[in-house]
Amino acid sequence: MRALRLTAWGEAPASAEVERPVPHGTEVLVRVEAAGLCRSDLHVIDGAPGALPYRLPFTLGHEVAGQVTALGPAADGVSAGDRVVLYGPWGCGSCARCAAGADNYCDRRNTLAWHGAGLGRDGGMAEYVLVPSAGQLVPIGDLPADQAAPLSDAGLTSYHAVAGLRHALGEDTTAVVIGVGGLGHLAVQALRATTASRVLAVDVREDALALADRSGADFSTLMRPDTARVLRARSGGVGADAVFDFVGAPQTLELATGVLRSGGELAVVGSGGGSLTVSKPGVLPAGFRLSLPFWGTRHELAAVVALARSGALHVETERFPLSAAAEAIDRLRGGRVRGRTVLVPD
Ligand code: FEH
Ligand code: ZN
Ligand code: ZN
Repeated sequence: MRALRLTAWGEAPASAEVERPVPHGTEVLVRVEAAGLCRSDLHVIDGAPGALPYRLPFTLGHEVAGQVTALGPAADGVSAGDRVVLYGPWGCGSCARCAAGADNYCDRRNTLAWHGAGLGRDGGMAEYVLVPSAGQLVPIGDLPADQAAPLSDAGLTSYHAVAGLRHALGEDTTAVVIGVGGLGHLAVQALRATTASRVLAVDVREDALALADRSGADFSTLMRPDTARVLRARSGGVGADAVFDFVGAPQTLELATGVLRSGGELAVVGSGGGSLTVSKPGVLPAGFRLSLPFWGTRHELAAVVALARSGALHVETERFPLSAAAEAIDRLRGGRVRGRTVLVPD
């Protein structure tokens, strides 16, 4: 089968012909219908030798949807023909967090040579992908694959970030979303679907603001020197109860802390190289709380799929054939994609 393989650190992945896996024990084989491309894939591809614990070579692709085609003799919970999305974080499988379906916060995460499918283990930028058990699969019914695949990372990561701050987002509150790309536009939708807050969106590109508006933002604006003032005015003058920074750059962290209400909460999701100095006395608002949410839980993925199937979540995607992965990677690297990039085996 064709697969996009990472074979050397710092070198571009290449398409290769590899054996189609055969499921054993509890394993399940999925025929891939779509695989999302994520900024984390760029971090993996660009990783210096030794920077990541992964053993080469492996197939990329940690945002995958498809159809069950074969099961190991001890596999249960799914049947051949079921359409599914992969729960991407694969932990140790035996700690308290993994047992609770929170592999994203596996207690042994720092001892593993992988983080999941396409992250040290063979992933779904291929014709088929093998998962350890049916526990890593969530049914998607008739949801189109290019809608379902991005839910497993962009959708789940955004939903998990919102879920962590939902307690602060009741009536007459304000949520600010910084960065309206593959994750940010789904965060806007998750906020509209699961909280009572007004949603304000910020980006540096006009087309991203249009995406924010289509996703249900109450207000969207380009990032400018006075954006904190503009957003505070839109929050009734008190500032944002919650800010979601999907960029995580120095400039966006500065905006985030400048727009936060006293007692406000900041979730930093993007890995844009920014940092915060937390000190007392200091410039951060009183009662400031910070979280660094990572991916999400298996149960949250089922909730995200249910929201998508209800019509509350719609992923804006740009599709590429798997054979054009290099072009898709180049477009993502250059910020020339709208919404989420999805590769489809051809
Ligand atoms: C996955 C593995 C490591 C770092 C970041 C990620 C994210 O793409 C998961 O949402
Ligand atoms: Zn990712
Ligand atoms: Zn674990």
